[in-house]
Amino acid sequence: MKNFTTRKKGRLIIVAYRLPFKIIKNESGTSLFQNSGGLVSAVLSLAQGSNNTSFEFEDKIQWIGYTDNTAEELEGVTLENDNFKAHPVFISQELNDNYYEGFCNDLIWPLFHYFPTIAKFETKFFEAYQEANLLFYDAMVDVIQPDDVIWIHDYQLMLLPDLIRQKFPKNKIGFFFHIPFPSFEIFRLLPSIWREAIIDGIMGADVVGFHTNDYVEYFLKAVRMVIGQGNRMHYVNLNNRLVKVDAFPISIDYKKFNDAFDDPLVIKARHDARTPLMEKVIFSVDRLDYSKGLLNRLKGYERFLEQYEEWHGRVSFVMMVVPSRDQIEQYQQMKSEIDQTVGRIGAQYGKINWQPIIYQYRSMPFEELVGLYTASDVALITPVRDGMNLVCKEYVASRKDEQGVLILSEMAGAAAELGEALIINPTDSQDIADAINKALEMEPEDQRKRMVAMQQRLREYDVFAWTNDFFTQMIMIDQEHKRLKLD
Ligand code: GDG
Repeated sequence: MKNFTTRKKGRLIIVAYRLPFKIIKNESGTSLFQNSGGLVSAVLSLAQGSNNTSFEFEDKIQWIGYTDNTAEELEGVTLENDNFKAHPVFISQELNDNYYEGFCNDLIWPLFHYFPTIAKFETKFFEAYQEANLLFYDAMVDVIQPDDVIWIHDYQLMLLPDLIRQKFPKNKIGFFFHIPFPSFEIFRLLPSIWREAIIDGIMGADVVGFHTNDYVEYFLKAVRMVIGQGNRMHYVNLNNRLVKVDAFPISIDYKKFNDAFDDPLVIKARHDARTPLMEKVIFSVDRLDYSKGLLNRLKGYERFLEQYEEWHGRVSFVMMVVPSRDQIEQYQQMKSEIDQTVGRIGAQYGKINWQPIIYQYRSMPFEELVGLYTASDVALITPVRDGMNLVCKEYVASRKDEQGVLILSEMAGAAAELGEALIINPTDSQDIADAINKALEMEPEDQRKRMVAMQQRLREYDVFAWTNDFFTQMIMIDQEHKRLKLD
């Protein structure tokens, strides 16, 4: 039974680049299609009874986010469903090109994933970033009430916490970063005015969260180097205001993936995924992105085929790539390299009755995804850099049969939690090749032991525990300061 002595009341305001639903307007009216993404269901769990915190929600969750509908299109439309009330942010195409495509995706994404040579440092991008963060702020000014708790997400909104802090000094503000925070040698490549703005912006929050302790350390070093503030026990003291910086490894809806194993549609998809000719199946799924290490993976598989001939004709690698940003030249070029490499491997090793790779460029429904997770003997996840990587956690959670081997890159945030996986270095093709062979040869009992250990961890710390954990930190921060005698 929950027994909270100081039960606080208020509303939760989520700020993320996108709204939690798509708004479709036609002659018959307006429909809202709620996204099924992890963040949406995670924050919903807070408001819908699985809230384990000392907080009472007074209203629906308020959500501030960008919409590609125009203000005219949405005039008079009620943007709320049973769960959320949306407050749209309108950003013109030109501004969004420089803000979202430019600063966010052509600079911060590559730089923070350790691809500095393709990062574009353009003044107009930074100006657009400031302008767009102000648009999010403007959309919030009339929404925020004294007891609201504000939770801001990700690299598109790094300036926002401080903008809100200036105007609403008493509200609790949290900021969570979903991508890696890089080491200072990478971060310092940003012009000094930009990096100061980013650190000042993020430090407007009361609680700043990252996926791993490494990212926390890198961020704290950036704080020290850029604004000269050290920390004590992960607390930074800023003009008599304390900011907590800590690791909160995001997770998944464990039960949903585990239960899906017995869903008739998943059973059918699992059955359809394998032909009788396939003795062993290796699987991967990612968005098309250079951070996901798709070419490294193919090179590792090629090395495996070259060196472990005994597996020819017996193993198939099902590689699903989900279309993403393929209007951009760099992504098109990457895709054509992937196409060529798949073609080369097929041409060199394939036989009339055996395809070493089954490669598809499309997205798929949830049931097919879990069908593939549960049909495969090995999941091959090789990002060259990844904030967390949820695919590997989903693979583990969906294996109710306690079978299957996870091969995981040490560059994924998830590697810090999934030590029972076969951990590889994605730039080392030999390492990947040997791990594939080891995974294919692994005894069922060894598979089970590793799987069970990883499952236990993910079951205990699922996405709902993650949300509760972060949210509790936000609302309890004052008591925490007193307890630690920090203020
Ligand atoms: C960012 C960070 C961090 C993919 N294809 C299909 C499909 N998916 C789902 C997966 C998974 C999600 O998309 C991808 O999540 P990741 O974590 O792997 O990657 P990012 O999109 O890059 O996410 C990342 C994450 O934020 C959370 O903080 O882990 O590091 O880069 O859930 O299942 N789902 C369906 N069909 C598909 O074709 N149904």
